[in-house]
Amino acid sequence: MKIHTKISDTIATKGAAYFVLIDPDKIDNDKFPEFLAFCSKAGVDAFLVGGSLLVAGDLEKTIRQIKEHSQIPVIIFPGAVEQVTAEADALLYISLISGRNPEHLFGKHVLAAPLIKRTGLEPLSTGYMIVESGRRTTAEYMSGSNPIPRHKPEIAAATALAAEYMGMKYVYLEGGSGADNSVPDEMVKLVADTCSIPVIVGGGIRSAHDIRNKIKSGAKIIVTGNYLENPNNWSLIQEFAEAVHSRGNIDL
Ligand code: 1GP
Repeated sequence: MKIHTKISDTIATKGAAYFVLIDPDKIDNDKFPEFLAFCSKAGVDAFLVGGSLLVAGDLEKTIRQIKEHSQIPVIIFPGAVEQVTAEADALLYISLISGRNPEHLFGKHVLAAPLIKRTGLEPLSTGYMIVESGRRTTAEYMSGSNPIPRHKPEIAAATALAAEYMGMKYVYLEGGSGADNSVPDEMVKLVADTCSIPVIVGGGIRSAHDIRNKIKSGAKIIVTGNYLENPNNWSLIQEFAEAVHSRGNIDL
């Protein structure tokens, strides 16, 4: 089954989907299988693998390890054209629509398109918006773009609607990995109320409470990464997954 169909089915049956971001640079090889076991048991719906700045990590090796130890689909979250590999199931084909840098809006996509076709990866076209979250994030710096101001949800909503009208399948509200503050709930709500494509929310999410608020605001996919790099937090994966799949119901 196509990954887009799988995600749509998950949203239809569980209310929302939970993605865990894995940065190949941050993996402890000895403990990785244990981490994957926590994710499988919790019902994580997909892994995002990649990063804005891959220094030493081996993307292909990481995906092979995931495939060896779990059945969870793997979606590349590319920080560069080099991060296109047939080992994965799909790829977030992200256009940085909050910025005006032509390379990140369309340029890299032209370079990547023939590679994606050759690998047979399923491209998931995604309008990617970086949202101001406190300190400057790697995503902001690496893309050389200004984030959408936190107190301007109407800019995010208009941008998301434009992405939908352009035919994109998802919009991603990104606070940046390890952000001080996650994307404001008011912004998630206005974007979700304005457009009809699924809203992905990630960056700086560290609690089930925050996840429930995002789900209640209309988020359809939640991404957490940084917080789960510490093994002490792995026991929370289950709680996070339940919060994503709770349909915002605090009693669940
Ligand atoms: C970053 O949205 C993802 O691209 C996840 O962010 O690492 O802060 O959870 P965190």
